[in-house]
Amino acid sequence: RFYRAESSSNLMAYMDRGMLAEEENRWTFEIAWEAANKVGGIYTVIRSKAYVSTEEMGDQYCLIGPYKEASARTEVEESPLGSQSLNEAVSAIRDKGYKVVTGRWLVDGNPQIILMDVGSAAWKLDEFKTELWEKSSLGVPHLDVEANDAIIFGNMVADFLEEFHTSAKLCAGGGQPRIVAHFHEWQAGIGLMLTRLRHVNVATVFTTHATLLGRYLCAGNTDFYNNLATFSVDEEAGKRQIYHRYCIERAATHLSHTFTTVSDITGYEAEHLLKRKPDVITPNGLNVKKFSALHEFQNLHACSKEKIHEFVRGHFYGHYDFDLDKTLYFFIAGRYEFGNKGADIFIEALARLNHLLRNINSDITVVAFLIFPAKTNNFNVESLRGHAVTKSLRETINDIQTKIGKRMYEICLSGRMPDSKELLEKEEMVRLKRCIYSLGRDGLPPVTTHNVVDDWNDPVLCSVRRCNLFNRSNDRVKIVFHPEFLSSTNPLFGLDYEEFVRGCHLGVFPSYYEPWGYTPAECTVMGIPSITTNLSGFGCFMQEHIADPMSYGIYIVDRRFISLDDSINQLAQYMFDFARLNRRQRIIQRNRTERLSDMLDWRNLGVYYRQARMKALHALFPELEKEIENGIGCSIKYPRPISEPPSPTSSRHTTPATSLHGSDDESDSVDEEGELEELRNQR
Ligand code: G6P
Ligand code: 1S3
Repeated sequence: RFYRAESSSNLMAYMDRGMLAEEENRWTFEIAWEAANKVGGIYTVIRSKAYVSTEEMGDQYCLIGPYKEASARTEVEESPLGSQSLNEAVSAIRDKGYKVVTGRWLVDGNPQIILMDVGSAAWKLDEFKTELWEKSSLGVPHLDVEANDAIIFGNMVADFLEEFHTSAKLCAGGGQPRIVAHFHEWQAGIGLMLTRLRHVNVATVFTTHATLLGRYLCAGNTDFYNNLATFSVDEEAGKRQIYHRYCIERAATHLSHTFTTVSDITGYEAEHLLKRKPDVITPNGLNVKKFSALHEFQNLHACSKEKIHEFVRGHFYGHYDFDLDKTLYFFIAGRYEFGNKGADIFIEALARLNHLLRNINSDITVVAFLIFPAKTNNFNVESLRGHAVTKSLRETINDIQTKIGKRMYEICLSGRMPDSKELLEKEEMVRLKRCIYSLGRDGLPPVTTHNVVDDWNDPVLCSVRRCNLFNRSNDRVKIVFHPEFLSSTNPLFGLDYEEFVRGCHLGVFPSYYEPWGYTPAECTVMGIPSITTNLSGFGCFMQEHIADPMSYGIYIVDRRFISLDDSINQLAQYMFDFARLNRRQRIIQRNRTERLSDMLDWRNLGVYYRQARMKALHALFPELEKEIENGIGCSIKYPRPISEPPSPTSSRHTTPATSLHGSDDESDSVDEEGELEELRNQR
């Protein structure tokens, strides 16, 4: 269950406990391959959670990750650690010949971090493998570099924890330190296994963010969720040559004192594929930053949208026959796992949306962006040309505008009204005409911004071709495939990912395999509505805690209990409903979406990590009271918004209110009273 920690008087008690960590000799280590090393979603978990972890534990909290020179140089400030016992343990493993870098990670919370240089202990790989084999009969093939690294990293971590346990005990005058080591994913699993196999008195937690086998099975053409109970796991892992990795993951799962997954759906998967039910579900949060002005996020939406407009003007030059004021921006983004991330059904549903909009002669245009990193040979000429010609037109007009201004000034100073003919000179007309001619183009606006390597087999492009979405004039849905992540130095957009999301209207993430799914969560905290599924951890979490997710701008596609075709229709219908909201309704919906951000804040969700740690400590120290297990705070559920409209433009009951005074105009001035009333009721 989700607990709103601030609403509980117990919060202060937690903070006090945090301060007591030092007196109680209580320590938490969090070990992950992605600590200060960006690979994927786990980096976001560790990084965004750092501020609550340090708030709770101070310098009794420390991260452990691999030393990667490039990221360490930019993300970590080197320094000794904040306590004698930590520094002693680091020196002890340095004496073994390991290179270990310590310092503080330069992120919110500024946590202590220990980085293990795997290369410095590579010479001991054979020795490590022998111990692993003798203690657990687990063998790792020579050629699997990632698994070899995991073995070295795991040994360095286990050695450190062993040393730390001794020094923390000595520093406490012989009393048992209460140490929790929280390991993430199979890459950190060896450290957990060795800590347990060597009988070090450290409580262990293991979190899996996605199971190895689940990811592989879903990427194939498997009816995953209907067959979960029947997979022959060893055989499936063997067929995919990941048996040894799977064994590490499964061993860590079973040896941990507390096992957690990031969502119920992954818990269900783990129960069948790893053969252990999670003890605690640890949903992922975000570091939510509130603006002092309540509506600042709305202003940011308008500013960022203007930048996307600029891109669209350039990209669609020569076919710019739609009204940007009636254009909606939808997007999907993530790791390029075409089926797992639901890009397949997104494109199919866009084709159906195109058909639905054309059928009603809608004047709305939807531009759908697909942002997945694929192999490319840079931007294509057509995209660059589009931006060059619009830039040249803008500069020409600016220049002429200045000249006209000067002329007008002179004429007015002489005491007469300017005649329109004398304002624009012939030579300027010619310049303008030249610009307009260069805006002509033979072909259609391109579907992709880059030269995609193996264009003919690229899954997005194949699907777009099959669905006939070629950016024709009469298409109400246009496609832009940007096969590279966004950054502010991008010559086409000049926007980083966050700004881009803010400028869009709807994030569409119809994933099939998504243990959690940060993309829709990030949209939510920025007040941007999104579509998710009941196969994603985030979607299920929202479904559980919000009475009517749709009215808060969280659309959940059923990908579990209905056929594929019905899921696509449902997705197309959600997008169609969204496209029929007017501006006023969209603004209200964004306000509601943003209101959910508290729920995703680590200040609330961090409680599950504490619960997992307490459970693990309790296994080692049964005398500890089961405080967190007994529950804290009060379970909350977001109710249906009260200003539910009787009948908005769209017939669906969950769309936000049109004017409470009956008008349905496009004005921006939202009925604040209705909204405020809703807010008062919810708080
Ligand atoms: C924000 C701004 C408004 C703007 C609106 C556009 O709410 O504060 O000034 O009109 O965004 O919304 P739209 O959904 O049409 O992009
Ligand atoms: C995994 O990363 P992914 O995108 O490969 O871990 C993330 C953090 O827990 C999670 O949000 C995501 O669903 C998983 O798939």
